Amino acid sequence: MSNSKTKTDLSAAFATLRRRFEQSLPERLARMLQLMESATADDLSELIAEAHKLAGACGTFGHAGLGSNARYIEQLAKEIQTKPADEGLQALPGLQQAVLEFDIAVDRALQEAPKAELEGTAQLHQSDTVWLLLPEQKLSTELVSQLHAFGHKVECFSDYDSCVVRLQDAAPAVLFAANKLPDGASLFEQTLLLQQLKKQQSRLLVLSDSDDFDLRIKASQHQADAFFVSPLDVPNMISTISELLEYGNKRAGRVFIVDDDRLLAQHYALVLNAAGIETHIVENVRSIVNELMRFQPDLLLMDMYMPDYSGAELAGLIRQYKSLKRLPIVFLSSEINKALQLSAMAQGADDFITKPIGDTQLVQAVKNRLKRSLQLKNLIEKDSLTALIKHSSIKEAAELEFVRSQRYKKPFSIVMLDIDLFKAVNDSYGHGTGDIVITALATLLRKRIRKTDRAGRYGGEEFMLVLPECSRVQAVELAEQILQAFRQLHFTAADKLFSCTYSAGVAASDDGDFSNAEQMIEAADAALYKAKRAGRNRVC
Ligand code: GH3
Ligand code: MG
Repeated sequence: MSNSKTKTDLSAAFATLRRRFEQSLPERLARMLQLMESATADDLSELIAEAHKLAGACGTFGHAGLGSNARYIEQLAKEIQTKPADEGLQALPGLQQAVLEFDIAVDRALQEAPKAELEGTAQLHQSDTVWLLLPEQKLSTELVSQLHAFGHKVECFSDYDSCVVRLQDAAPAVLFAANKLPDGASLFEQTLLLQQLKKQQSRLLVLSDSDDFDLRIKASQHQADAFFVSPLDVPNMISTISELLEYGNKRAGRVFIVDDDRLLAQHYALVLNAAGIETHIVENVRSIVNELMRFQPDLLLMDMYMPDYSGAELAGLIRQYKSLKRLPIVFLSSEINKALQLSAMAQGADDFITKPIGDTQLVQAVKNRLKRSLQLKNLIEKDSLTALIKHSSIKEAAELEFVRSQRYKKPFSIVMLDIDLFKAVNDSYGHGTGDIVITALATLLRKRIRKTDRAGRYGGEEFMLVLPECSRVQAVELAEQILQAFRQLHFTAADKLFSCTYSAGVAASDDGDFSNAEQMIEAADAALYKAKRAGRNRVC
């Protein structure tokens, strides 16, 4: 889908939501007026809830003025609620008047020609090229060959000016730049270059000649994603780049939305989708845990007040599940009372965003939190050399899949693979070269598996794949295809060219009488050793 088509589709979708919201207003106002006639304690509570919802929603759908009306009614009604009965009765006419004025304001707003407004949401940068701007030719050459091996496109520059010129008609996903060049020029004096990068949303990685506080502050001021000190830790730099590119291109993140106002939830979803963020709106609050497990979000965005359960109660319930303990929960609510915000967060929520919020601010607020949450998740779950998930996380993934496959009666497979005669690679070419081989296989695995599959580093040069809805035959085929590709990778070390192979063992859930994931892993391991004994370089 082209960009302009996406934009048109989105504008239409926004306009539809906004129309539906506006169409719902007269009826909602009629109900509020009706509540004011009898004005029992229950009526007052319903009025407060409705005014609260409208206070948040009106602004989102382009009616900020109406939002203020609603907020005023909410506050007034809350005051009356806390007063002794006779005093409350005296204050009722003021509230009635406010609701009437709100009704008139709604009429007026609906008569005005609707402004089609889709706030510009920043587009993620599509380029996947890495630019290198380094003082040393030797380091550039080494990085180019490695980045190529991992399938990244690379361009090299030897001075800041040529980089600025190139920025006029292209932009990198990532610029890896030295803070000092041999001619004495310094990165943080290149205002134009830094401005252009920011405008293009390119990421900046800095290579510094010294570990210096002031330089680190400067890098931070320019929102650099990483700060490396010479001599460069190459594998670390490569995995940082792979991670950044993966985040930028594929995974802007997944957001799960809980809001009883369906239209508002759909509006948020559209706004976030336009910024490349995947969303899921809760279908049934009572099955929220299942929906969360299925969608696997990186962030939960939740309303604070809903008719049956409060956001705080749901947050508390979610935290009862071990696998959901780490999920960041952010309240998106029109509650402006700080004390109430804080007490709601005591149940396990992490943060608070106040409604109404503009589309651009919502995207920014969500992106900031997503970025941080993905960084932390990576740190906890991922192996630093390969950026694959670690031993404990891949085992958890296998256990989760075992339970899921039993529930939905769908087969899944586990593959264990181990690089052949890897000790000899280390012994002949050094540990650094060994690391490159490990990283290359990791990248290959990541690239060849489906989005729902998981790949983990099980041990030093041992890997595990968890493949949902995958039969033994399909798993063997996949492991053989990847082996074929791995054999064809050529590595250079000490001017020698060499390649590697692996052995793999497969276990499928419908193949044996397994009662847990642990037994499947053991079976895959046994198959792996059968492959080793049968001469390596094969899948069993
Ligand atoms: P086989 O075909 O039977 O698997 O032989 P192998 O040589 O691969 O197996 P062995 O278990 O004897 O040796 C594995 C070696 O992998 C030993 C260990 O030093 C090395 N290794 C483990 N983790 C890493 C790592 O992170 N980096 C590097 N470079 N080497 C590692
Ligand atoms: Mg081995």
